[in-house]
Parts: sequence; C-alpha cells; structure tokens
Amino acid sequence: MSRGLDACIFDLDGVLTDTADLHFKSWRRLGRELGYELSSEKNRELKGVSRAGSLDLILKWAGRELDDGEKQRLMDRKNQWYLSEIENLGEKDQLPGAAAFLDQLDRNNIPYGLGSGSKNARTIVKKIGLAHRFNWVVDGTDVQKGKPDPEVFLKAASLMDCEIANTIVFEDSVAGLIAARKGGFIAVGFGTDANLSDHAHFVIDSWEKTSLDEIRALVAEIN
Ligand code: B16
Ligand code: MG
Repeated sequence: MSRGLDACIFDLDGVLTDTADLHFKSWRRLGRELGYELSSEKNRELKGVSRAGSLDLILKWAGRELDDGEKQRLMDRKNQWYLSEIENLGEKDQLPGAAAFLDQLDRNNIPYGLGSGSKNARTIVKKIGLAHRFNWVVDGTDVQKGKPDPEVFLKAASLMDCEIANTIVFEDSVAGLIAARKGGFIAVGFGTDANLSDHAHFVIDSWEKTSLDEIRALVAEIN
C-alpha cells in the first residue's frame, strides 16, 4: 500500500519551539531538592514524557518513593518554575521556518493539528504566536495516557477526521515516534538525535531546509 499525505499533526516542544532546556532547568532544580543531580544525558530520556511520567523516572533514578500527594506537590512546584521560565517566550521562539512550512500546508489545503503531551501547550502555542494557525489542538490536559501511548494523536486524528495511514506525525522524541507508529501514523522524526531514525519512517532536521514536495516524495517511498 503506498501512502499519500492527507494531514499533519505537530508535536509542540522540540518541533515548533524548543523548551527542552527550560524543562531541564526546572527538573534539575527539583532533583537537587531531592538530593539528586539530573544530568543532561538522563534528561534526554525525559523528552516527550508526561509530567507525571518524568517525575516517576526522576524518583526512580534518585532511589526515592513518595506518596501520590507528595508527588503532586512536587509536580506543581516544578510547573511553577517552568511557567516562570516560559514567561518571556514569544514569536522569536518559533523554530526557524516552522511558520513558513505551515504556509506551504495552507497553500496546498493540507489540514494540520497539534498533538502535544504538555499541559502547558495551549499557553505556549499562544505565546509563540501560532495559536491562530491550529484549528485542532489536543494536549496533555485532554488525555489519560501520555506518549508512548498513541492517545494524543488518535484523539487529534479523530477531531480532524483524517485518514490515519496518510497522516504525518512530526515528533522530536522517541516516546512520541513510538506513539505515532503504534497509532498507525506516518512517523517523521524532527531533529538531530541519532536515536530518532530507529523509530521514524524518516527524519528531517530543520523546517528551513525542508519543502512540502520533499516530504511528499519521502512519504511516497514508505513501504
Ligand atoms: P508539561 P511535547 C512534552 O511536550 C515535553 O516534550 C516533555 O518534556 C514534557 O515533560 C511534557 O510535554 C509535559 O509537559 O509539564 O508542560 O505538561 O513534546 O509533547 O509537546
Ligand atoms: Mg516534543
């Protein structure tokens, strides 16, 4: 079966803007309060993982066990720090070429939506000046299960009423690519992380260097 390109779903953090360092700063600060130093290597494993999933991993690495009330308190603290980190995000923080790629989709009448694991996605997409571009948004507040579960993308596809096999999910995280594959989507890695290609149908590393025609050609080559 050859695939076509009917629709796109964009992850947010790492695909349309880069907030990974801001998450890292906030998690590292929380880790330090627990007597644990979060390294940048370990932080990579948190990419795309939900807030609760990230805290569980940090607690495991720190060798700590906490009850649900305490965990909620820590997640709230981390999020307060993170919210102050994203306070000054603006249009300047769109990844270069992202808006121009959306323009190409618009010109070709290809619908697109947002599928983010972040509970802050609606705030962030507004701050970076792209909220008006997205008619369909599903984020961490809309789902029960975080990536690598495909729920976020399946929910977006159902809102968009698109053909899943012909819908691209653009993702910068391994967890997100696994979710996209599980859901039956075309999984396109975004970024330079060498691990992406193990899970993606293909990988691109910049919006500026990528045209819609190239994407269509790569989609047509998928077996
Ligand atoms: P929040 P995405 C994800 O966003 C981030 O990649 C991940 O690092 C973060 O832990 C997760 O959102 C939850 O974020 O604490 O804001 O709810 O990449 O799925 O857009
Ligand atoms: Mg991401």
